Amino acid sequence: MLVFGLVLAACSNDSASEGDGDSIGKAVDYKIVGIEPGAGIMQATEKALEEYDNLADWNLVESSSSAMATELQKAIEKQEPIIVTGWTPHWMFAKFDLKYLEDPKGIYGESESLGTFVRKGLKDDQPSAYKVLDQFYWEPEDMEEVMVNIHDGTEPEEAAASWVEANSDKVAEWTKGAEKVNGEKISLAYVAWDSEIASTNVVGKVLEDLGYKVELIQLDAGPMFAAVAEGDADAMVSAWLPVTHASYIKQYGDQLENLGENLEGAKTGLVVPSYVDIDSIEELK
Ligand code: PBE
Repeated sequence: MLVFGLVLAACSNDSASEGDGDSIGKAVDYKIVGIEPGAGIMQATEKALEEYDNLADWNLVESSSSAMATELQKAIEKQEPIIVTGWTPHWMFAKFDLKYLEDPKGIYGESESLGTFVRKGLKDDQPSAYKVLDQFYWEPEDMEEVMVNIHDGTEPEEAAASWVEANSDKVAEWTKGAEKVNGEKISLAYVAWDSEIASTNVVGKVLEDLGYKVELIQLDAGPMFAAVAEGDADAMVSAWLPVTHASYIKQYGDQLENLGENLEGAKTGLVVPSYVDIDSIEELK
């Protein structure tokens, strides 16, 4: 009887440790795979590691959006645990079975919206482009469609052009009342986040079809806001609010003209493959 009891105890102890933070921490070497250091999701994750109890052992590893996605794909191929900084819309939710870790402290906020900001004076200088940027609005599924196409190997400009061609009704709403121009220059600043590669290429294509000579300027997050604030770029469609880019808006908001939301229902957070046995950030401790 005594031996039987011990075996039972050992068994239940074993299975209990499988799902707890100790084993997930060990299994991923206490690493969260991050993206570019300037991303709002990196600031939010540092904050999460401070504000949730007992996460001092964890490290957020700087990387890039594409390297993060590669790490995720490799882990999934081997069915190994991994934790990444993730967001929606993103092609990875279409390609892999993933889940967000619950965030009971609300560090990543609830739903995010994406916003369009332009330099002051654009309305007078380039009224047609201003009108299109002001009227640009689409749904998460639209953005995801372009992202999936790019992920599957289509060049961003081509993926944007096919979406524009297939969605002439939506595009007509954006260009309503905008007159054609004759080779005027317009520049759009963006960061090489998969979502923003998609949106910026689509808006760029629409402006090009209107007659603009469009330049897409790839920058880090801070320099993107600074470029539009200082008039070095004309516009950006890549502001994530109210949480993700709050610090940049605090710094540059006064120098920018806010043209409002261009997409609603976005989200950021810590993301794991569905087979990972935890559901909440609290379980990382
Ligand atoms: N993202 C994608 C960005 C905004 C767009 C969520 C990675 C960020 O965290 O700043």
